[in-house]
Amino acid sequence: MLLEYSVQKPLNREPPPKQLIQSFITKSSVAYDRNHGPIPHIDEETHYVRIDGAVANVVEVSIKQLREDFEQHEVISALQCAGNRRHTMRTEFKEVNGIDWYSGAVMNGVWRGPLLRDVVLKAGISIEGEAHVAFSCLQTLVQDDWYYGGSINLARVMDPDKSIILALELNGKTLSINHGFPVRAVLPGIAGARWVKWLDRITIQRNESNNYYQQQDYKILPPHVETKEQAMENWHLVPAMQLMPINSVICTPETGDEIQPDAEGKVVVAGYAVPAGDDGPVTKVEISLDRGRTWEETDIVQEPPTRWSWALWGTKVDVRRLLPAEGGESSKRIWCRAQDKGGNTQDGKCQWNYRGVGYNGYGEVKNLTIKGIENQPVERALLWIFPCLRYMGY
Ligand SMILES: Nc1nc2c(c(=O)[nH]1)N[C@H]1C(S)=C(S)[C@@H](COP(=O)(O)O)O[C@H]1N2
Ligand SMILES: [Mo]
Repeated sequence: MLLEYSVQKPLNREPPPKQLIQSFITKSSVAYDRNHGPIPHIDEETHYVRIDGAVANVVEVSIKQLREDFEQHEVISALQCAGNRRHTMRTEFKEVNGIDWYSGAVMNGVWRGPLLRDVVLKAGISIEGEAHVAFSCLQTLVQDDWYYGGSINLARVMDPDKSIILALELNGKTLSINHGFPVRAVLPGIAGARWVKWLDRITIQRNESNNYYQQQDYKILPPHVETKEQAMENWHLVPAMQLMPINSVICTPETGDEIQPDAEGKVVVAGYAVPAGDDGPVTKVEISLDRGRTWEETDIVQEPPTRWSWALWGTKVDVRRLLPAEGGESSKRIWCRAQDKGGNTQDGKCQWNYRGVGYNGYGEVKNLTIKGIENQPVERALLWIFPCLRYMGY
């Protein structure tokens, strides 16, 4: 079998923020890639998924069967890495452990395939009480374990309203190799780490997945845990991350940008927002030009079609309001925050944690310079403003 990349150097990349928000549905080729090992090229003719563990009958289903023997469902859902925005946690607080993601480790896709519930029912459940569904990809070694795995509650899988599917398609096309061909778990509302790609095995079991990435990673350790040794003593005390928190970021302008105002002296401020877990859609995104003293509502570009979809938002801002009135740095920052249907708000109070996961402080861009105004004598700035005023009818 062909393997691309390696255990030592897996493919991890994110699109630039401005590109990310160019379309409501993220193209497969634009979507971020997150891997803990090589990318396997699988033959869909011979591939099958085994459903085992606490089941009445162990079943092995081929890709053809997944496509033809089960009703196909479609769900529009964001997929987000638990470490998205880690860079901001690192720079706002202190060093964290993990890939230095900016805000592009998220995408919004149309996922299609059978409901996992239907496939599990085919095997039959032979366990009562609390149980978990563990997903495994046994194709390759990964950085910290001999296979990649993760799990979620069985109750969630059995609830058809949670739209948990075994995806064969993304955005109307067969899944791409990078994103899990021929089949991956799609778990709306849940951290990307559990959306196992190149799925081989689904096990119904009493406990959570034993995999490293369920047990010793992707957990929000308390802030007093600062070293690897302390982490080792604390992993088992903290629950595995499941539902993602509410979040929003500004994708344009970007930190450090030199921005060009339009004829009215305005610039577009835009980004994405994701709801908390199942509590979507996002209902409101606000920005602040004065470090949180006042907030103003932006436009949500398109009503999110499901409670797990992201929202794209935008507004136009008069850049003169961003000029450093007293030469203060703070006036050249823009913040954003979101609210969802379930009433969750992005409160800007996110704490540091060892692995840098689940960061959802306010979205922020800073160090903005404005073309044609900044670093120029006041008179020249005024010269620039007068035509604008005339244009506006004064
Ligand atoms: N088999 C396998 N599945 C995996 C991973 C992996 O390394 N191997 N990474 C997980 C993580 S941490 C994330 S965030 C998502 C990333 O999915 P993507 O590469 O399609 O964007 O896949 C998840 N599923
Ligand atoms: Mo991830």
